[in-house]
Amino acid sequence: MSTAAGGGAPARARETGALWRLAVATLDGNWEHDHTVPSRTLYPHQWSWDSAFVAVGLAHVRPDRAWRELRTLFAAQWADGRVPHIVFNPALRAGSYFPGPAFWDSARVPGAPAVATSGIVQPPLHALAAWLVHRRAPSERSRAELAWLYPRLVAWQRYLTGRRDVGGAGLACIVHPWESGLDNSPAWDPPLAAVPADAAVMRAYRRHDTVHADAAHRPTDLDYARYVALVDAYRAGGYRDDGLDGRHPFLVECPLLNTALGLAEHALAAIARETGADPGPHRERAVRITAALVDRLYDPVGGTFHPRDLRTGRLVPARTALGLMPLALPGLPARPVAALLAEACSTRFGLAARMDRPLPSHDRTAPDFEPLRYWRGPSWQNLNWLLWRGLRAHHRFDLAAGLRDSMIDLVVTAGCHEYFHPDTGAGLGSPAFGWTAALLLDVLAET
Ligand code: 2M8
Repeated sequence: MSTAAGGGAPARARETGALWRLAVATLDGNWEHDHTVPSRTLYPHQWSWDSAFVAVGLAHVRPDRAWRELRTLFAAQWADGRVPHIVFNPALRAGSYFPGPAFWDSARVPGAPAVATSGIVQPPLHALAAWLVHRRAPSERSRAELAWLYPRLVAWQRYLTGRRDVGGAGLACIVHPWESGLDNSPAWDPPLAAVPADAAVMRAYRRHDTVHADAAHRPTDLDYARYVALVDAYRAGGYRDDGLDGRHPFLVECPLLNTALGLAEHALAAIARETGADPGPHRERAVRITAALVDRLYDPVGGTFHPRDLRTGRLVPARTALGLMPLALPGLPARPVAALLAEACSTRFGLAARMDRPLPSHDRTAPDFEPLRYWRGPSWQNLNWLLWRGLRAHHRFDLAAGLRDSMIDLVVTAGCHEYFHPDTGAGLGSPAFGWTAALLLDVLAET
């Protein structure tokens, strides 16, 4: 592992140049006429939060594509403001991904776009991405793109803070673990266990993920049966959100999705300023969302954030990397900031100015920590990146530098993999993965 090691400035510059080229080649290889696929094999369509991360990276090398990426996604926005978590590429054969367009059946829903999409969402990181793309490469074009996106981003926020505020306290809830982006996190085990399902249901379907990835690294068939049952339930109600409380079996307030919601209001304030709109209401909403997060999802005794299961009213006890994400909010009060820094630097996550192992996605000391199974232990660059930004926002440049070195080392060791072994740094999941490449560019560009 080399970035912190010797070799002098020329060796480091050579290494940085090679990494930069690898990341650009990965993004170029995953570019598909108007969007970037997360992976050519495992995820061959457009994913919502992947596109936000990818745009942040493209801003450094292909800003035109960054705007195209966001435009393509928002062209598939539903009339109610939701941005679907998958936009399907109609050119691909049926069966190239499960669950595909026929399963989601968006075409039958009033207000869905002409292109086939899923009916659920992912964390709203797009306003932040749009703002970062503009800041990196400001131009007449970027101002026009911000102006086009602004009302769409506002509608997206309104969807989440309106229809999805099932708990009534100013936070958005998720109706499926896939909406968190951390699909298989141990954080979802208790609420998911309450969803009635039978693994045998999966005999009727052909899973695509286990063809391209090791089944031992992926969710089990019982997990998938529950994922399918949740989509069945949501689709049966026409993907409507009214009355969810009484009828939907999975309703959880997620710390990461709501952190993204707050970050989006900060970014919208900046975009509003740039485009001649009023930033004030966005600033106020950012403050309100941050306060609601602390009020609803922070455990002052344990010193970290947890999802709240709206069906039981209780916080989910697992200490996962989700709990660290509110650090990304610049307005987080001093006590939770101090607690999250302690949590991140504890043996559970091992953050340090010089890290000996990458940041895991779940508490290393927990009995259900799994170093190989996705989102249950491995290290992910998008979580690292959000935490890296949070450390900088709270002036912990020493820790931010350590995390950045660790992010770079992962790619030096293993390439642009989807995720990484939390002890050895070995590459796991799909190779040539979009956001790994994109976020590498972003951290390489910042010193
Ligand atoms: C993974 O999720 C998809 C379902 O959306 C899957 O497992 O098939 C997650 O890692 C998610 O966060 C990510 O956006 C997606 C595409 O990279 O893959």
